[in-house]
Amino acid sequence: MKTRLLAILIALGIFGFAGVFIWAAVRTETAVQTSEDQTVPTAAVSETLSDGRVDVHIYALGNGDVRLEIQFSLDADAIESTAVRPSVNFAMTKMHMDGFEPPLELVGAGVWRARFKLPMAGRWIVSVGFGEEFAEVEFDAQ
Ligand SMILES: [Cu+2]
Repeated sequence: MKTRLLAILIALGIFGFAGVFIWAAVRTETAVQTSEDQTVPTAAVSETLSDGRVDVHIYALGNGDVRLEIQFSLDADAIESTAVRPSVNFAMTKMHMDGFEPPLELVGAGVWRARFKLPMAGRWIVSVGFGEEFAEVEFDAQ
């Protein structure tokens, strides 16, 4: 009886141990990978800059359509009172072709959005720059 209880405890321990790794893998996956659901970003990145933090969300909507959302949260002790407009560039990771700068729409304090069509499907990298600093993230556009 005692050995059986021990076996169950060991099994539970192994299960829990494996579960943590599976959970970590799934968690990482959802943070960077493609999703059909338009409410879940295809890719996202957060970067701490000297004046605040930038959050970038990319939604690959299929057929080359992309929605980009940028949120800049200014630090409370930042010297400047308004966030400067970011410079955004899309480039293909494996091709030497011209970069693409989508038109940004200011939708709130420090919040910008763009909705546009990329000229090609494939692996893209988006760079969101504030002055000298920037955040970068890669994603797959279908
Ligand atoms: Cu290309």
